[in-house]
Amino acid sequence: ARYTRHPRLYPEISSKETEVPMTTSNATLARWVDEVARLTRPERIHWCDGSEAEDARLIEAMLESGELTRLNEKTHPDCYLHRSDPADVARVEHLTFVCTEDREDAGPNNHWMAPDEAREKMLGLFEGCMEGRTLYVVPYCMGPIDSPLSRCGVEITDSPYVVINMRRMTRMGQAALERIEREGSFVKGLHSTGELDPERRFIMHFPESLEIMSFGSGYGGNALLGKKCHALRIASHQARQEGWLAEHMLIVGIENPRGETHYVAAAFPSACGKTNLAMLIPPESHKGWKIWTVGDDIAWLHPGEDGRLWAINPEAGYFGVVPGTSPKTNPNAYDMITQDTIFTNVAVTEDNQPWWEGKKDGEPAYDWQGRPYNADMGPAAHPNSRFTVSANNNPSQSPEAESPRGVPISAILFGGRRKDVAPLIFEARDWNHGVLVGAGMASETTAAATGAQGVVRRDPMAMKPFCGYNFADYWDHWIRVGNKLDKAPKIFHVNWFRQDGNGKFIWPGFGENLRVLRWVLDRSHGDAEAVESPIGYLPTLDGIDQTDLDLDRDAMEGLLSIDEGLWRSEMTEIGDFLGQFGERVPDQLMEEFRRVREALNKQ
Ligand code: GTP
Ligand code: SPV
Ligand code: MN
Repeated sequence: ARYTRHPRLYPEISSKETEVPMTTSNATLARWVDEVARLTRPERIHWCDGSEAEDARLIEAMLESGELTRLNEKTHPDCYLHRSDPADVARVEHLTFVCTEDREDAGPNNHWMAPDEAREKMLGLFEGCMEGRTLYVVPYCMGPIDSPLSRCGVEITDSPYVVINMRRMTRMGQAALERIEREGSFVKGLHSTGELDPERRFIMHFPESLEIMSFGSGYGGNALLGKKCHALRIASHQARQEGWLAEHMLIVGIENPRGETHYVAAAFPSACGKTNLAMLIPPESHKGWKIWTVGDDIAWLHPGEDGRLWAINPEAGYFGVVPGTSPKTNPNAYDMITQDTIFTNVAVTEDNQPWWEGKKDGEPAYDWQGRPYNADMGPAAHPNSRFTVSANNNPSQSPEAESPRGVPISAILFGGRRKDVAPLIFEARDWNHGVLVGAGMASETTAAATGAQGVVRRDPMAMKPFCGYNFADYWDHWIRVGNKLDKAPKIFHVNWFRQDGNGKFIWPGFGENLRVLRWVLDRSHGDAEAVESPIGYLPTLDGIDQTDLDLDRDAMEGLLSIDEGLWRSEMTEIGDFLGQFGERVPDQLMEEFRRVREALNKQ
C-alpha cells in the first residue's frame, strides 16, 4: 500500500511515500507499525493472532530464555513464574504523565508534560531500542468482542511477557484485529521494556490523540497497556466526551436465595479488596446466596435508555494481588490459581510450588528474587506479587460476563483502607452527595505503587492514579451522568479496615462482607431502616445480620458509629483538597460539602 506519513507523530522520519507490507487492511495501523519499526529497528515483527499455539510457542521460548520458570507440574499444572527486575515491581506514579495541550485539562491530580515535549523525549528513548529483539503487534479488544460499548487498541511491545499477559487479560488477536478493520479506530500503545533503568522510564498518555507511550518497565499497570493506561486513563477522557464513565471498580452479581441477582459496582483503591469482594464465597450462615464475578478491577458504566446505569468489564482476566490469598480468605482465587496461571514475583517452596505470605500452607525456600529465603531480608513474596489468569478459570464467573449490553447496577460502593474515621458502612443521601463521598475518599497507600506505604492520601473514587483528566471536570461529569439516570444506583461508603487499639482489623472481612452487601441491597430496594447522621445514613445496630458472626456487640456498635470530632477534621482536609482544584470544582459538589460540614458543626 502507498501512503503519506503522519508528520506530527514521527517528525524525524522522512515524509516521502514508502512501500508498506500489507499486514492489515487498516492503513493507519499498517503505517504506524511500519513507522515504529523504522524507529525501533527490531530484528523481526510478529503480528499476534491470539491462538493457543502462539501462546505455547512464546511460553516455550521464555522458558528457554529464563524469563519464565515452570512451577511444580503436579500441584500447579501450566503455571509459570516470572521474576521481574527488583527495581520494577509496581506502578510508577511519579513517572506517569497525562499530556494534554492545555495543562489545566490534566489538572493538579496528574503529572503533565506538553505533548510535543513528551513525544520528543519518548522518540529519543525508543530509537533503536528493539535492535536484536522481536516487535510484537498485539491487537486487543477491551470489553466483549461484539459489544457496542467495547473499544479496541493495539499494543506494540518487545516483551513476550506482555504478550502472554495481554492474551489472558484482554480479547487479544485475530478477532480484535478484524473489529479494528471494520471500525477503523483504535488506541495506539507503544511499549518497550528498554533497559529497565528507572532513570529512563516514563508512562506517557496522549488522551487527545488516543495514544500511549510506555518505556523502561515490564511490570503490570506500566506495561499491559490495555489495562490502566487504556481502559482507565484514555477511556476516562473518551467517556467524558461520550457521556459515560470509566472507573476503577469491580462488578459483582449477588444472587439471593430466591434466585434474584442484583449487581453492585465498587471502587476501592489498589490492593484494597476489589478482587476479593468480586469473588466472595458466602459464609456458612448464608446458605442459598451466591456471588457472580463480572469484573475485579475496571468497569465501564453507561447510562441506559431505561434510565439505569449499565456496566461492562473491559477486561477478560485478572491481574490480582497474591499475598493474603488463602483457602480461608478467598477460596475461589486460591483454587483458581493452581492451574493455567502466570505468577509474578512470588516465592517458591523446596518442591517448586509458588509461595506467599498468608498462604498458610508450606514454607518458602527461595524468595521472589530467587535468593535462598532469609526472614531478615524481608517478605518471601513481593507484597505486590501478582497472578495473571483468564476469567474463564474463575468458578464464580458470571454468565453475564460476555453480555454485550452489560449488567444493570443497583448500587455503587466507595471504600478505602482507614484504620479509623470511616465506619463499616454509610449511605449517601442521594447521587450528588454520593459524588462528594467519592471525591472525599482517602486510603492508606499500598505496595501496588512505588513509594511510601500505609500513608493516608486522598484518592477520589479510587482514581487518583488513573483519571486521565482534571478531577474537577471529572466530578462535574459524574454529576451530569447522575442527572441522566431516572433510576440512579444508590451510593455507599464502606471500610473493611478499621483497627482496634492493637492494630488488629475489627471486622472479619472477606466472606463476611456479604452481610454488608445485603444491607446495601435492602436499602436499594427500600426495605431496611437507617439512622440519619451528618455524613449520611448508617445501619441500625441490628441492620447488619449478625447470625453466627464472631464479633461482639460493642465492636459492632463501634464499627457503625462515627466520631464527629474526627469527621470535622476529615471535612477540613477534604475542603483543603477540593480547594486545590479552585473554581473548576462544580457548585453542586461544594454545596454538598457545605451541607455536611454544617451538619457536623451543629452537633
Ligand atoms: P488491585 O488489583 O491493586 O486494584 O487491588 P484489589 O482492590 O483488587 O485488592 P485485592 O482484593 O487483591 O486485596 C488486596 C489485599 O487486601 C489482599 O492482601 C487481601 O487479602 C486483602 N483484603 C481483601 N479484602 C479484605 C477484607 O475484607 N479484609 C481484610 N482485612 N483484608 C482484605
Ligand atoms: C492496581 O495497581 O490498581 C492494579 C495493578 O490493578 S496494576 O495493573 O499494576 O496497575
Ligand atoms: Mn487496580
